[in-house]
Amino acid sequence: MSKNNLLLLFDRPLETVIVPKGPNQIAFDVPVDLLSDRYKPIGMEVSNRFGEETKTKIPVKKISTPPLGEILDLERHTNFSLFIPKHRKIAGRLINIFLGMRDVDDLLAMAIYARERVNPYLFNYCFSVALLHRPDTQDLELPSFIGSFPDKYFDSQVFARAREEATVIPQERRQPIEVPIDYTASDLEIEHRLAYFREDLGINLHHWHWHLVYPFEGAMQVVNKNRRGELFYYMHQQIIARYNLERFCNNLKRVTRFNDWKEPIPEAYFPKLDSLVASMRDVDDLLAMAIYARERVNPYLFNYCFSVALLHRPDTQDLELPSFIGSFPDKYFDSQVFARAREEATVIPQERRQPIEVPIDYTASDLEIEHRLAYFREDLGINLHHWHWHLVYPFEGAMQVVNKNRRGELFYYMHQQIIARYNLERFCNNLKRVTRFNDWKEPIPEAYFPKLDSLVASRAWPSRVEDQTLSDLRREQDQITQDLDDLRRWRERIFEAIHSLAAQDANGQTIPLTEFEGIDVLGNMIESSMLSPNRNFYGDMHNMGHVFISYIHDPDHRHLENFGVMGDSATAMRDPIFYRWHAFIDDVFQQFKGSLPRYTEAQLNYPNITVTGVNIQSGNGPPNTLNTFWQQSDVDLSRGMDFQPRGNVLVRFTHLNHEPFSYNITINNASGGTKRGTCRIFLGPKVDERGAPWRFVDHRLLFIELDKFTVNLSQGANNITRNSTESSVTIPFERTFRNLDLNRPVGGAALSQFNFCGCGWPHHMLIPKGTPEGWQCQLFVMVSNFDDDQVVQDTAGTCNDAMSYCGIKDRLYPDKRSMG
Ligand SMILES: [Cu+2]
Repeated sequence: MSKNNLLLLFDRPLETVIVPKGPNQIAFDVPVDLLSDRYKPIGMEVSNRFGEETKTKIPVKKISTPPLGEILDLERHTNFSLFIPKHRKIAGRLINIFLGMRDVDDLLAMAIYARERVNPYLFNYCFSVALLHRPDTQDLELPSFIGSFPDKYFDSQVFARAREEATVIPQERRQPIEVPIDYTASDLEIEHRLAYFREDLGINLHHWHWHLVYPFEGAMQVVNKNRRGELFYYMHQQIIARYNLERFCNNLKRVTRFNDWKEPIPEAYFPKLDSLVASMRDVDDLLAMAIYARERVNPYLFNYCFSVALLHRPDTQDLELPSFIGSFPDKYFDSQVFARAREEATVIPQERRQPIEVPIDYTASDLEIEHRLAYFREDLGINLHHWHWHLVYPFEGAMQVVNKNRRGELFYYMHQQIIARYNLERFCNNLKRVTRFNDWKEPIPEAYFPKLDSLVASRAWPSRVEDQTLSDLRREQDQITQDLDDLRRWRERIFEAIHSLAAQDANGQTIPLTEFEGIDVLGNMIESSMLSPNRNFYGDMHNMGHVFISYIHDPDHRHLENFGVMGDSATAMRDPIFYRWHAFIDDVFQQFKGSLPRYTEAQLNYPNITVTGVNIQSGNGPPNTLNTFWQQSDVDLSRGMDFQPRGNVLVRFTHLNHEPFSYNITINNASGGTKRGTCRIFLGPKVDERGAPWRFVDHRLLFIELDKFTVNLSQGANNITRNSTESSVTIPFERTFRNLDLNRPVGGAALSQFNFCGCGWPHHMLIPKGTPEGWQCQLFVMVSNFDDDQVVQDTAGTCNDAMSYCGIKDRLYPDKRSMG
């Protein structure tokens, strides 16, 4: 065997060697024992799949392999650092294994065995050191590190463009992808003057290479080179001297020592590199990822606008939109999922694919107390519901699209319920109610690291570290120049309207905030939507709050960074700060609600109608007990990606669920005739954080709606049974996640029934988590007079099964009473 074949192992670091490598399409014929467990049973199949492409096959020797032990402790999809002692130690072990192989054939077999198993960065480093230092391979010319790991040298956006060039544009028409010299920051950042030096490819390659030639761990003859310590000093001294010369050329003083380790570090750095190994983008010919370049428009913008239009045009509103998750899985799944998905979809035959498991705890650990709520905040269904709600109720657009019945009130109510539900989940996790974010000077203690990658922007979503503080925004490119003082002014003016029960419109006319319609005016004012009585005066408080928070890491765009998850309704609910911001917004609404006159008895009472008994039955269990559990479900990812070849790639994720149950309600009708009523069911916590009973004024804010339905009451006792799955709040699990291409009716009534609006609380999240020992809660059931509730309209054929939080599409809200 030519020892040059060893160099093929640097090609496509994550892909098995059974798949052909290099320009000559050389594949290795690998003894089964050397393959990883995943490929052992399917190695033959995979190599047959690529049989046609393979030009040459190189037989690999059967050897007995040493145990890799702790070398495997470093996971495959993670980064590798020579500065971490443990990484250094295992690198030393692997280098020694490679150095110890008797000849080139044994080395190849061993290297393949390791390559199929160990972290690709670690493998690359150790294999390079070994080749450089073995007498029988040191004449080999190592491929440039850039070729194996371009992700460490190029802006992540380069890869998206490279992929487009490589898959769409014929070879001879391709153009080089230009990397702008200034992509990591702008002149607002004085240290950016040196970017051309610090980000120079050659300098960084030199530094990597130096440490390859002079490793600090490994066999003695490899580490113990002549005057190694002195050279360590001198090479780095020269880097600093050169850096200082460059600084002088840029009118900057010498670099300052970092020797006070208590001081904050003023220099920020946003590398804009993506780890190809840790995330979904792969190195090779970049056939990896879905890039929806709809010609010119930003694809997210395109998707949003096109969806709003389809939902609201009379001639398309019966079309069923594909689940958003299918189009932009990157907003819902950990970026590591994509690397694995690509491997499944490109290498493994369809029938042998396995679902990719998403761990439930990938964004943080138990050291972070707020992480206890991650299962709620990062639930796919909840985030899909929120995206959909804002799609159905956009705040800007044509009048007939925005101006829906009671949209301002529904904005208040739907978000109020999110906060109530979040608080119940917090109680179930021994946490107190979420704290309002209303002091905008204070640092935000909650950090959030989304671990999502934007497939379109080819950038990681920015993170927020602990204790960051809001600042005025000066982002000319986004046309956002806004002061925190504006936010404060709007808040004052909104409170003035609330306390005087009157708003001013743009013409100076007074709009009274009445008992029933006032909340709708306020909702549009606070959000704000274009229905706001006076956007100039009352501003854009809730929306701008999202914007201020989402740009907290780069308020003046000096580092050219994009917005964080709070800037997108598809991802905002993942971040703990969403709930703190909305707790503040809700509190403003409650200030208004608190100023309204009490309900009279006549408003609430339904004379001669009495609820005489209520109980809940879950399966065959004891009465009045709800059972929750963790469940794993699979979602097909393939829709949102253009893998080659196509096929199903399942992602398996863990979510909360509950056993189906039924309410048994006894209602006595003593009116002497038949009556109709609206049965309303809510659930709240039994006691507060102190274990004390609630005052009603506080308790009412913590009731979550479970169901609402009409009942026909004949004389005497009526026994009503209602199933949890019929809830007016939720849409079924299958609807949130179903594959739209399967079992779809061809037309007519069946099709319109199949069609739906994706807005609706996900059914699997209807009931709070509870606790292992049981969590006490309180059910509230009332029956109101249908004559006072009724809205006369035709609701047939429209999506009306999740109307509590979403209304009915293009109809009046089907309950005349105030929401909540
Ligand atoms: Cu929202």
